[in-house]
Amino acid sequence: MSGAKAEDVYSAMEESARLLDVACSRDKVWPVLTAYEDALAGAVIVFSMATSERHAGELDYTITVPLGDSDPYAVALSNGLTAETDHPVGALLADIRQQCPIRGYAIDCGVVGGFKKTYAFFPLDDLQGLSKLADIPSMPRALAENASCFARYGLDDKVTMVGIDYQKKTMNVYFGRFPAECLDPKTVLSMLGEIGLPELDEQLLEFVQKSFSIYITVGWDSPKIDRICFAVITPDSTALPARVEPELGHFAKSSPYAYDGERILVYGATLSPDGVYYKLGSYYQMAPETWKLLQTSGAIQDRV
Ligand code: GPP
Ligand code: MG
Repeated sequence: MSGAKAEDVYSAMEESARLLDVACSRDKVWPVLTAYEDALAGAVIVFSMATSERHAGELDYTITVPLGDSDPYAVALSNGLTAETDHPVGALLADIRQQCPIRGYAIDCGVVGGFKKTYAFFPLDDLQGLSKLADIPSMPRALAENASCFARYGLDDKVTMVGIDYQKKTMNVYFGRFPAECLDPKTVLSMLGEIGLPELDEQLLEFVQKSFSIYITVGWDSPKIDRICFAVITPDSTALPARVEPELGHFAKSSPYAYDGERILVYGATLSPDGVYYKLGSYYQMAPETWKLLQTSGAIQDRV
């Protein structure tokens, strides 16, 4: 089912925030819902949380935005949701648009933190290559520094999407539709060793085997990979290993959603130099036409 209006999305968001004890205020959220109001009815909408102290007290929401006259960063600027900046992060989306085919966009905001990110997603039959992205002028150098490493692990030409974080001044590169060999425990461990991120224990290594997406985060201040996340899409509210599940379980079982069948969940295990933390995104709305553009996993193909 699709077709939510701002009022429906806001009510669902309030309900979702309540599960996390996060205060949701109309003052914070309404300007965003108004700015992207035309996108809501046909959007895929996701509510997300993350574990760890740094991420407590926030509910993030992602709304897809179709191609249009202005990109979603321009919309954020013109609506005063984010301030103009001279930092290269502010030029990145426009630069990517010039060099790469884009099928659609999304925005990411926090109920508390406001406008945070834009996403651009690429055609599923024309996934983009790391070396091409690395050549874009405003791209963090870290991408060029690490491109050959990811190519060796079978992830070149497998970029499905990028995410640009205007608050943290970082960007995410999402790999998908990769061969199953990319998830071999040996391959994963060797890749983590090479990029200098902590190893996984056996339980997590098993979880990671089911990933439909792997994404890295880089910034402009370091040539290193800041963090890497392995994401699993499933309707199973107990998909994460039992010892971490309780923190996420309530959200997984109770977050609101507006479509038939089981709730669609995306779990993420993120490895950073400070250790591992977990994320959970729960799909609130699944507009079928938009979902088709995003679908990088066969796991829930029956939904469209
Ligand atoms: C997760 O990034 C990605 C999404 C919520 C995008 C889903 C995309 C759609 C277009 C529906 P993240 O929030 O895990 O990354 P970060 O570490 O930057 O928070
Ligand atoms: Mg996030």
